[in-house]
Amino acid sequence: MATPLENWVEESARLTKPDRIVFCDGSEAENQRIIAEMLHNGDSLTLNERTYPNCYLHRSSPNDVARTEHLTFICSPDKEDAGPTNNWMDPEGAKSKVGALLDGAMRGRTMYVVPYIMGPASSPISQVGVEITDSPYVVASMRIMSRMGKIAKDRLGSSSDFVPGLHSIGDLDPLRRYIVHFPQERLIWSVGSGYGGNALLGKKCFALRIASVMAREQGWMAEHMLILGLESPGGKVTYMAAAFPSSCGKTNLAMMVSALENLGYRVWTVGDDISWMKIGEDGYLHAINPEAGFFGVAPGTGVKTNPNVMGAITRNTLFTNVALTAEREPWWEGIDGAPPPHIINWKGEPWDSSKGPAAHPNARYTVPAKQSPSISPKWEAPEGVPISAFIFGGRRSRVAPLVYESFNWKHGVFVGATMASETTAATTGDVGVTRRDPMAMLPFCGYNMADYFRHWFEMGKRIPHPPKVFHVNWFRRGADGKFLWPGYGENVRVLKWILERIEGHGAAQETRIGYVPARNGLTLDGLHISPETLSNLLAVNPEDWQGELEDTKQFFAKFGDRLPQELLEEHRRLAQRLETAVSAKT
Ligand code: OXD
Ligand code: MN
Repeated sequence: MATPLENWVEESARLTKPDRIVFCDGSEAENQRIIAEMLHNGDSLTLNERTYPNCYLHRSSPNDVARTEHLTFICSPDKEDAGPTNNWMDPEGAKSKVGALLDGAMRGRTMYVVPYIMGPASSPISQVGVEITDSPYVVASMRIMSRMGKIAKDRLGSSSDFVPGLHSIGDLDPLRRYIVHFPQERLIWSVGSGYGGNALLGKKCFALRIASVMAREQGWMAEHMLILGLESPGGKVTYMAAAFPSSCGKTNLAMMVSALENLGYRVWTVGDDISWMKIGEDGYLHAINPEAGFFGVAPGTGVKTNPNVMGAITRNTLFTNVALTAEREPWWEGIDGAPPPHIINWKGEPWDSSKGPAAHPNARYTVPAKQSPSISPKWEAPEGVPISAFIFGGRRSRVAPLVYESFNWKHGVFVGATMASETTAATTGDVGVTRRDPMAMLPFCGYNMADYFRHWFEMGKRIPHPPKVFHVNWFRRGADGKFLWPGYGENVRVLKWILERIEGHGAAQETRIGYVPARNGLTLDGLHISPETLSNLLAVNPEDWQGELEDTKQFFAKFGDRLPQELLEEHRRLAQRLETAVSAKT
């Protein structure tokens, strides 16, 4: 009898009508054939074999360079279950509309069947997915980003317990581009885009949108969070998970070279983007990184900002939409040193700096996680790592202090639910506009976010040792428009304070919004930062927060009666605290 996987492959082949079908085993020999196919297609080329062995540059279609949230849909039977922050299509309508685009889409092409595991192969928290795609670039990327091929096929056996994802690049016309999710069936369809977040279906589509639905049903958490371990003197490692919106420095924080290494503080990387967490027998939330690679933003990455990744990406790495030097090496804005002569831009043309950047602002590297010198010895632990802190954060030029700690879990959920950030090039649309992005999940929650907030409150009741909740902002600017905080490796100073708060001895000062470090709470030795800058970094300005209150009220109103009362209570509490602050001043 045919297995559920074979049935689905046959059904997909009947729809998309490929010339041939290849079942991927993940072997090196197969990878070489896939790379040869990519090179043959003309959109990829080999980089300098001496300095970048086994590295390739892929150029996407210029209209297909970022996630397209306006073309991404949650297709739950009831529109209310998708909620006000998701685009919705009814499942039948989506099947017929997107089905028409998939009909015959693989004619003349090869259909690759890619079984993969999200998470370490032996972890009970991991899950199997299968992606069908007509893009060799997607196959090569999935091989880096997941445990792909035979290992996944073996874990699946003849079971129906996998998330199917059907992907075709179609004709790459944005007018015929859709990324649709059927949470009830746990099914993903994506057509018309070859870009990572739209096309590597294990990542955002499965590990966040579909997994968030599964997690709520089954009592666990699927979050847009990096996972890091902070080693303190004596060798103890404390794990933290942090949610920042796309392109706000998750990868850099997770892979940081600590500025306090001489004091014995070191950062270990478990994951840079996604965290799946279940309550462990010890009563802590245990996290695994479902991914096997990093799909990071290249521009702005250099030896100063992320030396670990710069060491990792010199081999076995796929670059997308970066520029190319005459030496056939990858190049982008923010890589160290002045631009060498004769750069070819991301579109494959000689670069004219007066006509825009050489690399696309959302250019990426795709690199095996194990290549990072900072990779944690526990990164593939089947039981995951115990999480002691959640850190929310975003890009805020004003308002949010460098760091603050919430009063308790409920307040922490409010802090996450009211998160906001200035938008970046990781998604199509305006850049630099402040938008509410609760828990950095706005584009990734597969169901109504009001129910998602409720799930957080419910989890808080069930976790015997819940993580403490913090908020950070590396991006606050002074009156002169300059960043107040140096960021990158210096951020370990903030992690150290967070660790001390977890351990119960960090010096803190209570403010209206939570606890900030006391005057001498942060270890600032060796950093030239004036007392005035420090107080600007930590300032809680009641007038600014009044604006936040108004804005969050409007955001919450979108959810109507479905919004958990707890959030409205927290909102009222903050309003009262600010009220006393403002009247105390007048
Ligand atoms: C990503 C994103 O690629 O969040 O991780 O856009
Ligand atoms: Mn992300």
